[in-house]
Amino acid sequence: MKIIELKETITASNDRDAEQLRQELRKKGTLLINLMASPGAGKTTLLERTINDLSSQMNIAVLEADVDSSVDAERVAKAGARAIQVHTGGMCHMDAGMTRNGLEEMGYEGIDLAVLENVGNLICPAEFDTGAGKKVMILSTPEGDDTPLKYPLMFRESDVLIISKTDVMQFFDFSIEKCVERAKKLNPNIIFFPLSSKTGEGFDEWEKWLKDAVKEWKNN
Ligand SMILES: Nc1nc2c(ncn2[C@@H]2O[C@H](COP(=O)(O)OP(=O)(O)O)[C@@H](O)[C@H]2O)c(=O)[nH]1
Ligand SMILES: [Mg+2]
Repeated sequence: MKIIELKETITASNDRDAEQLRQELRKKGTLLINLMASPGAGKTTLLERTINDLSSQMNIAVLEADVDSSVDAERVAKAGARAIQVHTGGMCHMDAGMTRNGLEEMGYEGIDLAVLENVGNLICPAEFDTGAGKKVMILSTPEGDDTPLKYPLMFRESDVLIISKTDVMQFFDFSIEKCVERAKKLNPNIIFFPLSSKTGEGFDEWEKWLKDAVKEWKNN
C-alpha cells in the first residue's frame, strides 16, 4: 500500500513559497509581521493603537484573516491603515500562498509595515511559514501565565512575545516573571513586551522595537 505523506509535501512547498515571498518583500522594503494569538487576546486593539501612534511616521497596511467576518478590517482602516479582509474558507491558519494573494489584492507598493492578523488560535498558525520577516505573538493576562506549557510551539516560533492586558493582570494572578521564565525555557531569544492597549502602558518599548525592525529590514 502506497502512502503519501501529504502534510510533509505541502509543508515543504509552503516553505519554498514563503521564502520567495520573504525575499520579494525584502526587495520592496516591506516588513511583514505575522501576528498570532488566541481570539480575544487583543490583536486588533493593539493594532489600532499602534497605527494611531505610528501612521504619521510610516505607511502601514493590515491583512485581516478570519474565517468569516470583516469587523476587524473596518476597525484598523478607521485607525488609518490600508486594510483588507481575507476569509480563509474555514482554514485555521494562513499559509504563504494565501498571504501573497491577500497582499497582492490589497497592493503593498510603498508600504513600510504590513501586518498579517492571523486566524485566532495558538496552534495551527505556529506551524505555517507565511513569508513574514518577523513573528509576533500576543498572550493576554487572562489566558494565564502557564500558557507556554500548553502551546510550546507558538512560543518557540515567535520572535516577540507581547503580554497584553497588563491593566487587569492582578485579577488573574498573572505573573510576568513566571510567564517569561517559561517562555524563555522554550525560546531563549524571545523578546517580550508587557503592555496594555487600554492605558498605553508599555507601548513606547513595543513601538521602538517595531520602528527599529522596519528600519533594519530596509537596510539589510
Ligand atoms: N482590559 C483590556 N482589554 C483589552 C486590551 N486589549 C484588548 N482588550 C479587549 O479585549 C477584547 C478583544 O480584543 P480584540 O483586539 O478584538 O482581540 P483579537 O480577537 O485578538 O483581535 C476587546 O473587548 C478589547 O477591548 C487591554 O490591553 N486591556
Ligand atoms: Mg481581531
